[in-house]
Amino acid sequence: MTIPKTKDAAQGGATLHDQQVGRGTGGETHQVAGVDVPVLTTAQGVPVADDQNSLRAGARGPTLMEDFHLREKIFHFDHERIPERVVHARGYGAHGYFENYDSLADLTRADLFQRPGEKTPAFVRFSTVAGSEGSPDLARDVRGFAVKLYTKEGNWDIVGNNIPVFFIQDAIKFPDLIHAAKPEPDSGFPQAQTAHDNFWDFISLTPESMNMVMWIMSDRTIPRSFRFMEGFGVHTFRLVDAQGGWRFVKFHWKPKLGMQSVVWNEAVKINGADPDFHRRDLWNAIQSGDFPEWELGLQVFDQAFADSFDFDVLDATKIIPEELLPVRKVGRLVLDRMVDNFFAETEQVAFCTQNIVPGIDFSEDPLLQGRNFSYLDTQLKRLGSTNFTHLPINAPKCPFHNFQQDGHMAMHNPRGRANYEPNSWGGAAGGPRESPDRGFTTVPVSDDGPKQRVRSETFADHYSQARQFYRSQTEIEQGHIAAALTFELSKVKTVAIRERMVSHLLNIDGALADRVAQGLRLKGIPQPATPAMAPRDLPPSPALSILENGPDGFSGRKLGVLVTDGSDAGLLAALRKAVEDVGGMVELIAPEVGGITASDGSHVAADERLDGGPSVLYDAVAVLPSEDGVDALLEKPPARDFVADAYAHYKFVAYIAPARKLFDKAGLPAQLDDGFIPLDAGSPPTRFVSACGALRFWNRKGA
Ligand code: HDE
Repeated sequence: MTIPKTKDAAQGGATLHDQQVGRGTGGETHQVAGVDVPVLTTAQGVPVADDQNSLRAGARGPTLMEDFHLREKIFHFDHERIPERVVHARGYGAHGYFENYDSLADLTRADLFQRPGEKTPAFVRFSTVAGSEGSPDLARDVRGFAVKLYTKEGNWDIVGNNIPVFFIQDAIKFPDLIHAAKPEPDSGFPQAQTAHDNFWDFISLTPESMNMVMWIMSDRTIPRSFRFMEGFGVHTFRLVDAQGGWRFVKFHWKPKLGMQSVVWNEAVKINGADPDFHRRDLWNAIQSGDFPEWELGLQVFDQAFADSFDFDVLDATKIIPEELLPVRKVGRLVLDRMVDNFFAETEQVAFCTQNIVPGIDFSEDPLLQGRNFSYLDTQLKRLGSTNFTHLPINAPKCPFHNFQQDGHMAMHNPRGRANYEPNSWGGAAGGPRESPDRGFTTVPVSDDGPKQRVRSETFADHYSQARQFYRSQTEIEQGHIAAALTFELSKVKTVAIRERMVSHLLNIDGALADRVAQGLRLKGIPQPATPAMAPRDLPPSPALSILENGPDGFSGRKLGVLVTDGSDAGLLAALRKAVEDVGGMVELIAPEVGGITASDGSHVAADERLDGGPSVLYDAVAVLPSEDGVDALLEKPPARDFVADAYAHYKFVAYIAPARKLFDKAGLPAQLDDGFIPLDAGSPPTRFVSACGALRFWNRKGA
């Protein structure tokens, strides 16, 4: 192979990313196996002749220090890792845009909200909180929902979660909370789980966390997909208009596809079957053009409302129920493009709560105030330089000018003499100047008082909203909360901690406390914890239930179809069409991944082999073996699990007559319930697909 003369591989029509890493489409190419490919070079652009063998003294001799290619390659490899995020280490990001519905000029001067229909580029990173970067997606955990909006007046980050409240009221407790949640420091486990003594010890000693405890024990922490969960800014912020007038605001992201979660037994199995379940789901949806969407909702209120509300709007352990203050939908967020490179974008994106734009302002929420210190600091640790803002994923997409300079890896290096101001160099040579009109101004709220370490009395009610959350759930969801608490506390070895938790539950709901105490076989019911403020009964808020806010169809969901040789080709096609017509997806699972020969002799490719496509990966299943094919399934444990799990997880199951043999073998009841829908002349696939819109057949007895 002759190596032609090379020039910078980044020349030519390469993307920004290509330019960064030199994997460009430009530069010199040569023919390999009849195809033009770029010439491999060192980081210095020197063409490489041999990338298979290091430089040696003799064929079997020692490697030479002189081998600059080997040393550069291994040196770079050795430094590939950067510290993972101390929380939210495991995440997945995508690009998209925010589209504003109407002008909100009467509420805020924020540029992105001025013009109807205006699109603002966005990058979103979803994450779990406690687990390491390699932990499974379906850990029971809060999900991060961090949105970076590249507005024309700077980057605005709404660094939110999928739960609108938090564990603690004051940032000073955050390190304790996270230490308690992470693996215990002596044993180094459990990974990505709160089901251990340290976590529940801390929680049971922190009554302010009780509202959050209800949320994390609900199915909100085991979402079916990032696409089916809500997001929240959590804190109260301010909207500021052009005259300097302001109102409080809470931010909500509402998924267009409605909410949906998995059940716990399913979550445990999904983690084994596909630890990347959530990221794969987002990747597949976006790559197939099924772009997920959320609407941005605002709860806007003034000081008078804040003063009349029973809780302190600066307390991040509280919500404002939607029934009390409706959520106004003001725009939509669409994710339509995956990253080119996971590290460059998803890993290196640096969200900071203090990234704010004119027209938005902070509130005095002590948790938010603490976060504003934390995020800048953590980016320096993680990304290694104050110049992390120069990375393409973090840089504003609007013009930016200032006198910051130098530092590690500086990439935006201003020209000219002026690197300070005031200066007398005049005009453009003097560089940028501040703008009192356009610049960010802080709302001049006044708050003074003695310097003291104190928690306001208005933060003292720890149980009323926890009770409200629990009582706003459907019976099914209440059962899940009780089961989750029983599960988690069963993993706690110290009986006193279990009892302490039940003593808090008694202040939330007596029946819930009883259920958990019985589930734990506690010897007697403990005394209720002494509340700082007596809990009150608040009206239930249906907006808090997932099941009350599910989708109205199967759109965006996935059907898994178990097939064998001889499966009915016509039926398969009709079923696929019925699902795709409502915006759903279909995957075929066959005994072998090579696929099957269908009834009409056609070859049908499979998406998954039986043991790689368990039913937990699907929202509903169809079991369509042929008479001849079903017998081979009976002896296969994954086939029996496929139907037994679908049954246990309340799934809708479409079937044809031969499938009954498999149901019997898997121990399903002889009398099938209405969640099992036969596919025959009297019951076309469309009937099954419309039933699937309910997502689960919760009436199943004994599942
Ligand atoms: Fe964070 N949080 N947090 N947090 N947080 C981080 O910043 C912190 C809190 C949230 O996808 C860190 O870049 C403190 C609430 C998300 O990159 C760190 C406190 C909410 C993400 C940090 C909180 C969040 C983070 C770690 C208490 C919901 C992931 C890596 C005062 C509103 C962003 C990083 C991404 C990440 C600190 C509490 C959401 C260390 C001190 C409340 C979604 O700076």
